[in-house]
Amino acid sequence: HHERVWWKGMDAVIYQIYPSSYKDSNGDGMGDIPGIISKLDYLKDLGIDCVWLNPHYKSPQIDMGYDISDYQDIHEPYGSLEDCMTLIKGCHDRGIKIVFDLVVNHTSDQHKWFQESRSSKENPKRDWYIWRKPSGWDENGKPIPPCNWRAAFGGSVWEWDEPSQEYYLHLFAVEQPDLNWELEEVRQAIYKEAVLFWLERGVDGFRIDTVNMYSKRLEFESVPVKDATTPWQRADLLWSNGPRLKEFLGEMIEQTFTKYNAVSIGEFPNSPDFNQVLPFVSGEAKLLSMVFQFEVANIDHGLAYRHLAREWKLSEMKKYVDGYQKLVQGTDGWQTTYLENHDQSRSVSRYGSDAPEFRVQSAKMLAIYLLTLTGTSFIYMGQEYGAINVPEDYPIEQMLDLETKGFLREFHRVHGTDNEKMNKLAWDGIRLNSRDNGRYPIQWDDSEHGGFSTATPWMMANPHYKTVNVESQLNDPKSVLSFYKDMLKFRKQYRDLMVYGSFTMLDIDNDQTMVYIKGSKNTQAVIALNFTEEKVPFTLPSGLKGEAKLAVKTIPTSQDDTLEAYEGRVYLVNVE
Ligand code: TEU
Repeated sequence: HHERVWWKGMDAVIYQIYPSSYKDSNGDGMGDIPGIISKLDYLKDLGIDCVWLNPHYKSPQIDMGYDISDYQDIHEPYGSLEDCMTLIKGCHDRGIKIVFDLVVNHTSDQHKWFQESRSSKENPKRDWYIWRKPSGWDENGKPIPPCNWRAAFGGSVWEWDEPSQEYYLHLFAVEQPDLNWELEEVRQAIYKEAVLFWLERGVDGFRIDTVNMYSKRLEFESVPVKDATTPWQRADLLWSNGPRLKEFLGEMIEQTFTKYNAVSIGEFPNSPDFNQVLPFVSGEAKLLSMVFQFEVANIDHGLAYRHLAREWKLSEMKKYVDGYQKLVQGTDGWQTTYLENHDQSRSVSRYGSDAPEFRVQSAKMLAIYLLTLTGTSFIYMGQEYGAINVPEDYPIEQMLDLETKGFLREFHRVHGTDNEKMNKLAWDGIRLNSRDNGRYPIQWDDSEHGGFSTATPWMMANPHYKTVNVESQLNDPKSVLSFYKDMLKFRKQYRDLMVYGSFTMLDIDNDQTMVYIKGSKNTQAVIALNFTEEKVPFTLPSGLKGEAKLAVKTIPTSQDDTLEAYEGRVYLVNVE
């Protein structure tokens, strides 16, 4: 049974906004909070229920705000605390909820806590972060780090601090030291400064960054060498889901979220097995409202680097989707569906096709996928008009993400800088999978910079804005944007089926189409999606409980017995 809380029982669809690239209101080339406020009517009209705002806090912006130097202040170019309060009110006045990003696995190295911690071994905040002695010294008298883990953005997870002759841990960038959750004092400071501060100000909950990394395996054991080109090895499984995770989460949720009926959306990588996830999202556990799993999102990511993509098959994706949907079948758990966020490139370019002749139908087909699965669906800004990855002639220097730069640096170290063939491989990989593809400015109209800003944007617009933009799609009933609006209404109209229904994947080994049945007490739906550029024969599954009638189709001219390239359909069945 599903308890009625605002995100369950109210069928919320959540829309994610990356503040730097949404809308610039003051002509400095950087998106800002007043810019977001100016688009709230657009969002209301789109039909979403809740906004998730990526980090807008004070930050040196080494990792686009995921390196926070003050939890209670706003990154200046985004606006003021007052703007922030206006945004919260603006959402609430329109019946829209708003959640912020909670980034408390690590802080910026500029946070006052870390400044104190690194100032000396005797400082009372020394143990607020994770400091370790070297595991030994090499023949040149250089320190050897405690283990061989590779940080998410390259290099060792251990950064040497010369004055105190110790290392500190950073799973992400050097400038993102990991907090020491083992200390009660640290946890209390986090709850007070980062969580309660905002809940008291009316925020409806948080998307919780890297929530399953709070508890560390303190042995810091080295992992076997898989990539011999570097001493630093991926250890994501070892740094996720540590021994005290449940305890820490339970405490945080009880002392903060629960008091405000706030939603907790955990980013939960490295946990493919639903038996591992259910204990965190079941209603009874009272831990997280829902989590993001990663297998679909990372399906074509290379093992060493996401940019060196690997082949994937639709059957693989279907197995993951089937597994995810198990979390909400006969359990009191909850699930999310997403195809994009600020850490992923554009779904049309990855799971569909961004070729001009297929772009629109791919986007619509993926919209059906996103909005017919059980649980809470997430739309990333731009997805609603069918945004795609950057084109081949987009300047590589405009790819600003530190992860992209780290990959290129490492790639050049191994292959040199002027191997044409290798450089093309790297660029193709970056264009396909780098996070920058989700971070360029939103395309509002066909004016310069896509109407995002009157100034040169912090990151170059996708020249694609000239043909694809919100304005041109708003009054076109056949546009991707209109389709999203229709599907959002459809999802609400058939909430028992779409948001809560049972799920059965058919023909799971078929690599061309994804076909599934949703069920509720009185109805069934058949969802048929073609993930290829080919026409594929189609027949309705047998054994339906009544006559199936076409309710949604993305290609009006298609024949019943054939799915056109990237076509999507929804049939509704009246149970007799
Ligand atoms: O991401 C953490 C995470 O586990 C990944 O999605 C990560 O970004 C990816 O593996 C890199 O390839 C979160 C944020 O969503 C991301 O933007 C931040 O960079 C990261 O935490 C550090 O705060």
